[in-house]
Amino acid sequence: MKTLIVGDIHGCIDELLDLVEAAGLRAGDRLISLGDIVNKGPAPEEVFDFLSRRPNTLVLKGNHEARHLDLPGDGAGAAPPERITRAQFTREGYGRFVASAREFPLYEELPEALVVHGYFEGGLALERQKPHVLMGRERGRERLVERGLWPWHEHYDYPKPIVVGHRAYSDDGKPMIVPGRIYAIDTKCCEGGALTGLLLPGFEIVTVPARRDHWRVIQMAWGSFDPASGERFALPRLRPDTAAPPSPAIPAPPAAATREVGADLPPPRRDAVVGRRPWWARGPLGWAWRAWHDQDRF
Ligand SMILES: [Mn+2]
Repeated sequence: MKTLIVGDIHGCIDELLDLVEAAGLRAGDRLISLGDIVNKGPAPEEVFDFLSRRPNTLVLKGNHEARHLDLPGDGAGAAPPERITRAQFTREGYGRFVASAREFPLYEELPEALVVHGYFEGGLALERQKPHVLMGRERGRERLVERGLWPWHEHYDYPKPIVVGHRAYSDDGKPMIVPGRIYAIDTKCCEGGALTGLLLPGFEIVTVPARRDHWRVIQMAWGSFDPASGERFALPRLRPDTAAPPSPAIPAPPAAATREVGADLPPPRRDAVVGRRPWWARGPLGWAWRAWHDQDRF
């Protein structure tokens, strides 16, 4: 029997199914999600349904689950990721998700490795770890910084390798691996990176590319959605992007004419080159967005 540990899914159902296929996972094999199955991605209910119906499947509690559990029943005061997630779910589906997320465990200990969503506090027994440290909440990070234990993985001392998600530790889009010790496999799928899994017992990395920068597309589309409409907030599925046929080759213009032809072209569309920050996050309101974005966001 194999075990596939999968990083932060954040509603990316297509990539989750791609990864399960790429890993060659069979029904009898085990699937463990590191948590953060919702927020910032296109299809949280589909991800939740898949994980809750699949046998031999476990979901750990991440900080994004905790953010939903912190909200009052009517969702008052929710930040954009939670508001959008609530609008993506059916009412019944959201109720099932919240009830279920309350029971998600904070860690799983396998024969080969310890598995948690966020961080581990060195010098402290497993049973005495703080939930907000294990879930990777901002308070947990502050605690580790105050105790001189940041970055936490340099102080990790549990006598087994640890598998975590929650944030990308490496700039190259790849997981951060210290062989035999640290397997940090969040590679920012919902922001256009990749969904990464770790197959046990062999500690093999399996990875599939994100279909797009989902979170950026969702934030831009959200501006034209009326949350009071009673409809679910859903974007058209555009699959399969990654398998799109190559666009036909454009013949090069004759060399001598290039400059004149170019001079007649309209200037490049500005919206084709905007960065990842949505239009509504720029300008004065952008500061409010950033204030939210800078805390507890991974
Ligand atoms: Mn997280």
